[in-house]
Amino acid sequence: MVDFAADRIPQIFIRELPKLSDKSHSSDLYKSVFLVIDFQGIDKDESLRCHVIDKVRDSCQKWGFFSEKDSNDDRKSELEAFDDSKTGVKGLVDSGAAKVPRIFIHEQNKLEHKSGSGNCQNFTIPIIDFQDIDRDASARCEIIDKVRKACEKWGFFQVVNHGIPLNILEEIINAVRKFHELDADVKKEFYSRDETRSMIYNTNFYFYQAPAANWRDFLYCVMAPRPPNPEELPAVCRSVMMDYSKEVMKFGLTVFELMSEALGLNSSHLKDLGCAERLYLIGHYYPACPEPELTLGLSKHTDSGFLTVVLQDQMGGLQVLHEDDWVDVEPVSGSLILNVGDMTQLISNDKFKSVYHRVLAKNNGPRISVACFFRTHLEEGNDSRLYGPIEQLLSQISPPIYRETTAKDYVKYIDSKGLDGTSGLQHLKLSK
Ligand SMILES: O=C(O)CCC(=O)C(=O)O
Repeated sequence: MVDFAADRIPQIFIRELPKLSDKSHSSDLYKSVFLVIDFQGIDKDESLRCHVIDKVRDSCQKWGFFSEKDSNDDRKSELEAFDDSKTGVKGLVDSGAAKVPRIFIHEQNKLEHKSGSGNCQNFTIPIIDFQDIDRDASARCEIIDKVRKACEKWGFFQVVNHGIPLNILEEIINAVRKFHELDADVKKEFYSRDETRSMIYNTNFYFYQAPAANWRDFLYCVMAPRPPNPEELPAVCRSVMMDYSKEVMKFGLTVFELMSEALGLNSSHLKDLGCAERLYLIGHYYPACPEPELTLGLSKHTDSGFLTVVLQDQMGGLQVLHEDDWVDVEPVSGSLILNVGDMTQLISNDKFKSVYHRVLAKNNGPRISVACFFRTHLEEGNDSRLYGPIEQLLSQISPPIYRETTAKDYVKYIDSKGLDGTSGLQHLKLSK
């Protein structure tokens, strides 16, 4: 009929319309029929819940339907408003926030233990003394043995007497603190989400994808293989960032040698695979939090690279998932925390473990930590080197568990997945 260009509605389609004089069908009332009910907060506020229940009852009795307000739009605008402020979590705290805004609330957090509650409370992650590493062959063998056990069982260990001067450790922690405590307008200059930049200040990676934001800010910088032009770095931390990274690169080579030997390989094996070539540094700042039980400093994740070296101050808060329980990584003055990354788990064919860890939010703070990642960066050129389980570690009883990948493809995959609490290695498993 339409194709025949009908210009009138035939009689058989005409329904008797309510008369305009009939008040109950006035256009105003039609608007109120489509009741939109906002469910936001019904789990938290009993009186709000009762109010919403009243509205649902009314709608069901009168109309038989209602629609729920889409809170995603609100969430998106809250994320944008926070991001646009460019002042991070510290900015919120400085403005006197007495409550954790909704975008930071980790629903899952309420269900999980905040600290080791079971058998693991008595555990501490291994502490290994590197003092005698060059003394003689037997002292070195002992250290290698401890490294092997720690990487197999924990994926984490702390090192004392690592050779990095203690004053540099103190200076880098202070420098990261100073940066985050700069005037907000000065810091804004560095605020960016463009991870191809060699240095950025921000608050959360995967900010718009993650189910909840983390209670921390960070300073991120690619330090190797191409160190930044010092002028690109904030003046308050410029020189010590360069010095500290050089020390960590040197220390990393030693650790990769020990790890190679711990796997029964030639000491230069991991270095020859390029594991020690690339480094980026993150200076974390975890401000004190008014409602720490509602959020996290950093959500549960594994690290995607080969190895991470973390320096923490004395506040504590880092936890490692061990035998299904969260174990605190107690601060040990002058020590460095090391953890195996996914790429090492992959090439070691699961001999070494990349384990979940997270950082709690705390009432007191700030907490400062500096994490150095031996990992490929997204912006780097085409390194087509493929990483798969190392041949010497394979046998009939230990067949390859993972398929090969380039380090860059793996990082890309992790970035597309975000910090969703799952390990990216699942994606590379040969039989899932
Ligand atoms: O702040 C910390 O102690 C740990 C940081 C961390 O896990 C990370 O940067 O991946």
